[in-house]
Amino acid sequence: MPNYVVGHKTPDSDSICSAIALSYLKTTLGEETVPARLGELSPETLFILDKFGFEQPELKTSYAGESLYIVDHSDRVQGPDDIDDATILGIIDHHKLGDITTSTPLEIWVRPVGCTNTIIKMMYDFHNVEIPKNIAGAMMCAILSDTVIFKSPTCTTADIKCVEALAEIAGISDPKALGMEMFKVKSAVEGTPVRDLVLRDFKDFNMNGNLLGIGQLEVIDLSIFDDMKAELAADIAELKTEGNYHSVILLLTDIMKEGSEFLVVSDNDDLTEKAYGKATVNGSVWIDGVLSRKKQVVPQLQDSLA
Ligand SMILES: [Mn+2]
Repeated sequence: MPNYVVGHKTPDSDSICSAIALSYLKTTLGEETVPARLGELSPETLFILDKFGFEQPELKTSYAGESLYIVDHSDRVQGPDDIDDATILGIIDHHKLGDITTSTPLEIWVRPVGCTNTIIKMMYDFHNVEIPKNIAGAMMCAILSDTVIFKSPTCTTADIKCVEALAEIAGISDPKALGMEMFKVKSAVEGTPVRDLVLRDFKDFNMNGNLLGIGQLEVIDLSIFDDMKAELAADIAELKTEGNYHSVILLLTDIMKEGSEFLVVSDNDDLTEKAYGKATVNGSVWIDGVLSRKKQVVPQLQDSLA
């Protein structure tokens, strides 16, 4: 029985590419390991897989009795539902430390860098394993995605150096141009059902006993949402009721203007006022400079709900 590597629910490019990259490393080290995913892939991730010739990892949501590595998260609500019945071999992540615990010893690589793939590159270097060209390309794209082409405050020197090294292996002369191409794919939202957009990059958080759902859409130009905003707002209100959330937030992030419009439905009318000193007007507020959910949204909300 092989081991698995799986990222978080509603997988993003980092979760998928790190599952692929870590599986190859572990298998090369003599431990048969296969990548898996907990949900459908976004157009951006499909673009990366297609570009570098990968199949989608196996869709697998149940892990009872299996052994697995967890990548790109360590929060129970974001992982497989039956994680308690699985053996966790390791956690590789760059988020806040979550609430996953284990009953057996495990390997942990957690670093405050911009992307899980940056940590996996460190693991390849540690084990002195050569990264295949196509895996290097996928890892590089994941880092460009997670760091918003180095603009995110989560981006570190390690991420930038890692992209340079991976670009060289993959034979890509202009990584930033490829990054922009990727964000153009990500920005194509027209014709997509509203609920699919809301859930495209959506994560649950348990903050002091309150369930919050926070989605994010990163685009090159926010004006593409002009005709859609009312529908998006109505949909997160429905989702709040359906999922019994304390709050649902959708971040519409403009990667060129470098800020986010928050669409908010919450039991607390003063949620953003408390967290940012800026109140919502008709359920929406623009906050300059906010690009990163993990660094500029989750901690602020968590503190304000303490
Ligand atoms: Mn990530």
